[in-house]
Amino acid sequence: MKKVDICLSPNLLNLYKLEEKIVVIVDILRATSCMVAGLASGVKSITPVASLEECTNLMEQGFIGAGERNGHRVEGFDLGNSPFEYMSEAVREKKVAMTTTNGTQALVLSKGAEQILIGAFLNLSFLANYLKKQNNDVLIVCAGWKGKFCIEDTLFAGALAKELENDFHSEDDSVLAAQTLYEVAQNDMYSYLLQSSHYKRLSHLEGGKDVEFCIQKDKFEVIPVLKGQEIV
Ligand code: 3SL
Repeated sequence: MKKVDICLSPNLLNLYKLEEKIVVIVDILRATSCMVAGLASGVKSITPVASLEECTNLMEQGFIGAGERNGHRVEGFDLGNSPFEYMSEAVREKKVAMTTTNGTQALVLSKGAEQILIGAFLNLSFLANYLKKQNNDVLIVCAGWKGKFCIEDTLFAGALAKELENDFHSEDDSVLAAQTLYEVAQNDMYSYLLQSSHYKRLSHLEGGKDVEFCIQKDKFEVIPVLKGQEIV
């Protein structure tokens, strides 16, 4: 039987083998939610890079530049990290270069996997159905916050592991822990997240609009995938 594991922080990635695995990158607030929303809404491609400098270089080649650090848009970049920016007419059919505090870092660190997919609550069921049909083991990589554990990414990892439980086995306690956390929070994730460190960090965003958006399930039927340097 296929196996599903959850890596609770990119700092733990050295404990897992990437070869032959399908890796699902998760940064619910907000990088992977932006990627799913953007590609579902007509963005042509998203090139994830680790540094602001790499992103600026791509902007000089004509890319739209998205630069986020510590929850804020970096001065000089076209976009920050709100899913609503990624759904605007201004980015339709455009190539975006993106760097964020955690999400794009986790993605860059996961290169070496058989396939890298982008997960969010926004594409949860569609992604789960795809994974069930593949022959590979799955590693869900939570982007976390600067190497630390994050509730929202773990909730998603638990939700996805739950969807996969009839087709995959797991050995890691991280899977059991994430599933248990999701069971506790699933009926009112918004209230649960009010206590989380990242919700507080994002409190400059009016009314939790981005957070409410990012925890909607199954809004889009897309599975962004890394092809070469681009997510399409
Ligand atoms: O770290 C990231 O990748 C971001 O998603 C963080 S934030 O939601 O923009 O604060």
